[in-house]
Amino acid sequence: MKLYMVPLAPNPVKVMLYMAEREALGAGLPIEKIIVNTLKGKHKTPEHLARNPFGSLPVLEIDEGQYICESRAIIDYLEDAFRDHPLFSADLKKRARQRDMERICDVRLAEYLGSWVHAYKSPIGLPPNAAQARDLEERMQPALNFLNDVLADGREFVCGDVASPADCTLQAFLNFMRFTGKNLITEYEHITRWDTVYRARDIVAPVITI
Ligand SMILES: N[C@@H](CCC(=O)N[C@@H](CS)C(=O)NCC(=O)O)C(=O)O
Repeated sequence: MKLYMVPLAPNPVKVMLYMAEREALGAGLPIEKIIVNTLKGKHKTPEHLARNPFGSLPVLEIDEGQYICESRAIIDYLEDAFRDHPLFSADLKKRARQRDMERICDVRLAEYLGSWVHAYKSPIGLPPNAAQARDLEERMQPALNFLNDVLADGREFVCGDVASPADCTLQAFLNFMRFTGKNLITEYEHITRWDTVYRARDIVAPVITI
């Protein structure tokens, strides 16, 4: 199995954090990581477009010529394909909560935050767009308020006392934000505490780059 990825890009980092969390629990994930250099446009070459017609990363090759192109679908596949030490809970209600929180982090925060990075200070050199950046900052407020309230009880992870894919999604995008040099979470003390504690873990440092 091969994971086509690029360091720093948040969707690949999300999957790599997920893999690091699984491996820390004791799961064996025999997956070769292959960097596709997006700065050199390698994700738009015929070779990569044959893997993923949208030319994005990450991509998981699960069999020769068979690919999964969506980060969350990759995580779900890895949960199903390697059953030992899963990251989602075996408990139905806890698992539902973990899935819900991961979607909230992704759809209500990460989508806006990813676009914000490109509008504010794009790592691939897109022109800054201050009006768009401000609009996206507004759109992120409900999710940031919500997550700050959830984390206010001092929990170590988004869904309680164990890591789940929600942590991977949230950290991948906050890590991407740091590339810009602007910190959008300074006023959110509980997200900031979660972020500091999560990033300090030994298994996280090798994955995140900033
Ligand atoms: N919905 C996709 C989004 C993938 C995505 O947009 N990846 C970015 C990197 S984080 C990318 O490859 N961007 C380059 C492009 O789409 O041209 C997922 O969750 O995997």
